[in-house]
Amino acid sequence: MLEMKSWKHVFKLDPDKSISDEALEAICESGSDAVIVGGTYGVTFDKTIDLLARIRRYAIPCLLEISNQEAIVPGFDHYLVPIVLNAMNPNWILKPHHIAVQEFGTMIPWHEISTVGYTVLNPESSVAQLTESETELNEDEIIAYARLSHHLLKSSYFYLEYSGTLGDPQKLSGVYERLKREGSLHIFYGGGITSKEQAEEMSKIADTIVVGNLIYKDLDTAIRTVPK
Ligand code: 1GP
Repeated sequence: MLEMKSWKHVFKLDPDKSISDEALEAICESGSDAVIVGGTYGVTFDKTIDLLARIRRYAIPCLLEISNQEAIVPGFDHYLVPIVLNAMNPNWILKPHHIAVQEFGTMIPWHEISTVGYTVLNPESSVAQLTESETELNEDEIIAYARLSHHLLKSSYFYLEYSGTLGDPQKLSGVYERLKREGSLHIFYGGGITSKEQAEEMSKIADTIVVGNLIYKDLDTAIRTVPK
């Protein structure tokens, strides 16, 4: 049983990006709580299963953030199903989910799946552009998406997605404090973490921080984002 709610730090590996065996070992042995496999473009079944097989040499929990139905690979410890709450293109809210459920029907192991409500907040990111997300949201608007996700969709996980850029810690600390006062919603933060200091700062506004791009740009610094 995965204790996702106790996780402080996870790495996100993109199947569409190449990583050496040495770098992958450093990530998997870093002391991070888990590895999430996911990306926006170019994620295929073959690339995903190849990366899973390589990560499986290590004991670290490995989750798949499902990006498209072609790339759903069995054998992960758990599956995260994103719902982009602020997508203005309705095809990116529940349409792909509907198609996948139609395709796989009764074969889906529902107990291995968690829905994650995403709020995409960097207008320059691939995911914002793909989903046509409305990214200019104030504190109240973000909180309303979190409440909607938690209470209407019954999701236990909420993801502040700044992919590629660092969010404003001041604004997000207001969001975090207000949401945590209300209860047990678990908050992920991901985007633009490029140093240990930034990792520490963003750890104050989320339960779990996610480090992605830095792995491919500066592996040593990425490893240093893992809390001791
Ligand atoms: C991306 O939130 C993750 O989905 C991590 O963002 O790649 O900018 O670290 P970065």
